[in-house]
Amino acid sequence: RYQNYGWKYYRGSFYYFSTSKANWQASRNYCTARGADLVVINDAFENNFTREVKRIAWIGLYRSGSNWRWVDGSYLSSRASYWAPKEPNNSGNREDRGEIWLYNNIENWNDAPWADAN
Ligand code: 2F8
Ligand code: CA
Repeated sequence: RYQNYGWKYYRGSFYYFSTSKANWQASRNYCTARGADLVVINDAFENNFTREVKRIAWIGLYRSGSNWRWVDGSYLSSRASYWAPKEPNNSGNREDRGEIWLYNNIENWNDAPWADAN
């Protein structure tokens, strides 16, 4: 159904590209049940690699109040970020999770509601 799915190896880590749609928390549970977690994106190379999913997909970013954090506990403010232009915009005042959005070459993240099935 999708062009890219399954486990892929890249620069020392394995990444799972899923074909199913689920909300952010269910997606994270799917990962942790397999000893993994939603992806934490460290740099532009890794960010570009995630684009191979070629569709909207959850990443391990969540908003806690006004702070964006990765699932490893780190604060995005101290890390590289690749939001699409004008994102995160908290559209409808209900967007609190990060997704790969494929807006353009590198700046490709959007904030979206956690309950969306991505
Ligand atoms: O135009 C940007 C805007 O597009 C959508 O809202 C209209 C997205 N909504 C969802 O993904 C649910 C917004 O997050 C995005 O900012
Ligand atoms: Ca948004």
